[in-house]
Amino acid sequence: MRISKKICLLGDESVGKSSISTRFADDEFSDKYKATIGVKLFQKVVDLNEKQVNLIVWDIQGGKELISSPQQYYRGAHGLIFVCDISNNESIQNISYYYDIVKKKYPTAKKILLLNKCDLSEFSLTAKEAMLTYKDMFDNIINTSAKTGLGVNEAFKLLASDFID
Ligand SMILES: Nc1nc2c(ncn2[C@@H]2O[C@H](COP(=O)(O)OP(=O)(O)OP(=O)(O)O)[C@@H](O)[C@H]2O)c(=O)[nH]1
Ligand SMILES: [Mg+2]
Repeated sequence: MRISKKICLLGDESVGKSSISTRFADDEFSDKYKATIGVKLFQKVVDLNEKQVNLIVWDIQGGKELISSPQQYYRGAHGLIFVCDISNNESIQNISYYYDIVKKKYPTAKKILLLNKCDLSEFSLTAKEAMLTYKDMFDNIINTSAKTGLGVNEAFKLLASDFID
């Protein structure tokens, strides 16, 4: 039997949400930046031993503006993937802003944090400090690079594995 789950991505603009979705669903990457307007849907079946989980990925436009009325996009989400860019301290600090908004509305959704663009830089002191704060808030924190593919499939697989017994 195959189950379907709704997964939403959130975080600042340009942190790599669309790139992660594209890497996961199509195994492709582009260096060009094209901001998402509204939402784009991706879909892929994850195989976990004998079980399959169909993930419907909602790649949602980044930034604080949209998240202020989250119901429109995030309603019914089973999993929330927070994304920041490790070369951009502000995007790391803003994770707590997004988290505070959605945690009350979606307390049962699985929440993971992706530290994206790991191919670009080392972890700054700000990044390391933030991680200590974030480690108790998320089910998993994973280093990713949409560019090289590092950690991307693993992240979705981990999330999917939470949906089966
Ligand atoms: N080096 C590197 N560049 C990345 C990575 N992920 C994304 N990028 C680049 O970062 C830019 C923004 O990526 P997007 O995936 O469009 O970012 P987004 O979070 O979807 O942005 P919005 O749609 O505006 O919210 C693009 O130029 C990508 O090529 C990564 O892991 N490594
Ligand atoms: Mg996008």
